[in-house]
Amino acid sequence: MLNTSFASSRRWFFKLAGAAALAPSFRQSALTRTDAAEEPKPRGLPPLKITEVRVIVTCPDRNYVLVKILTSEAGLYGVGDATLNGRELAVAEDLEKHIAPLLVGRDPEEIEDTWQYLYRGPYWRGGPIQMTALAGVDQALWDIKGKRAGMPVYQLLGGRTRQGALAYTHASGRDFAEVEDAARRALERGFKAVRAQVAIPGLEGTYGTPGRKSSEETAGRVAQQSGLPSTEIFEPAPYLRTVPKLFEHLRVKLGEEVELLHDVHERLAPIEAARLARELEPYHLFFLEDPLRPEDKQGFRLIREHSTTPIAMGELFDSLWDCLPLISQQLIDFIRCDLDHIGGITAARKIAALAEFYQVKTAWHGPGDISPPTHAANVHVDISIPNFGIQEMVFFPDVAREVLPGGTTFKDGYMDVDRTPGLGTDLNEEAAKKYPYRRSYLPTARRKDGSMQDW
Ligand code: GCO
Ligand code: MG
Repeated sequence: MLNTSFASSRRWFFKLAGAAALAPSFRQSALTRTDAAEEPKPRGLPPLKITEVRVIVTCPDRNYVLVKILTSEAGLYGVGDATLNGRELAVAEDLEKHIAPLLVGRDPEEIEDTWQYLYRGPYWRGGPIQMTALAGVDQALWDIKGKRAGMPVYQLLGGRTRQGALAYTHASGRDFAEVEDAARRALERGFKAVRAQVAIPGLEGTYGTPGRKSSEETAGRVAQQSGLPSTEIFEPAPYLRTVPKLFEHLRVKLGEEVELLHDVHERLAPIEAARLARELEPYHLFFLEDPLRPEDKQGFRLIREHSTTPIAMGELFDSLWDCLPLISQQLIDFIRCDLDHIGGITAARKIAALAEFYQVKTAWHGPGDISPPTHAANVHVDISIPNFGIQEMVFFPDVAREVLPGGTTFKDGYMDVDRTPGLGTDLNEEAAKKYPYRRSYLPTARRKDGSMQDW
């Protein structure tokens, strides 16, 4: 029903455009587009339609929102990740109530046109909720296209450019010795790159460091268990005093070879970030991650003017246009958007191509609060572009793998995907039902005087 009206209105538009007294070249392309829509598929593939869009919210350890797009070909479907940590239900509602009715009846092969339609169609475009929903749809459509072609998605993106994607993991601790131990364990596991975070003396809870109860608890999980956001305390002065000493310790104990990274988590003012980047120079970081708030593109210039520490930015970006000034003015060295929040593979390949021109490499966001289809999407892009930098990764618990089997592999410090057609991940809907959504929030942060601070 929806399809018929969408297709016929589109045909109507092209006929109208063709009839108008327009320049010959435009009239030509408008007419060609109508004809193309009616042409049979190449190699005898029958036309394909989206028949159903299912939105599944599940909590196998963490809350995940999944989009399953079914097609008119028996057994052919795609699965995408549309998880937005702390606002999961808003995305699920957007998908179910607003987006699914627009998709049913469309041709799932038209990925770019669907992307443009969902991005520009609503007039009130963008924002993390809509872009996450769009990313879920986009991933599912690439999954379908790969399955239909009998190829892994990286083949559709141009084929392999490398044997695997250099990965980094997290090492954290309550003091330098604990961080060092965690880093050593990572190295024993094969990692060549480690992101190090340490608790800051005098501050209660610090992003990326163990909770107070046990060294196994992460801040995110503490928040998830309580059902309401926790509040951490942050002060830049002790943080800025501690972090360079941590990296001095790690270089002395671990040597020069291991790649070290650190996540500022958008908590500093530009002049503070500039100081940190400069003081970290002797320890040769692979990069300093997300030093400033996503709004503050201008501030990156200040960091650049004071330091040669490589800078990465982007996990909070939800628009391709966020990336543009930082890349085109060479204010960063790594663009690290989240393929689940920036609009999926279709967005990522454009960002990567733009970055290639400016010698900026990719480092897509890869935390545990986005689900295996996004991690798989990351790696399909990583191994098919020329300017890949590094890939953040986590090991999913068994319960998450039961719901979302397949996905990425890890060996000797590198991630990969196998030759399974599509993204190579799947969704076990029966298993998902066993783990219902649990309300959860990310932690918040305040300064010691009680004023609000970026977490
Ligand atoms: C990272 C990120 C995460 C975020 C998390 C929020 O570098 O992996 O900073 O740890 O905090 O994705 O939902
Ligand atoms: Mg980060």
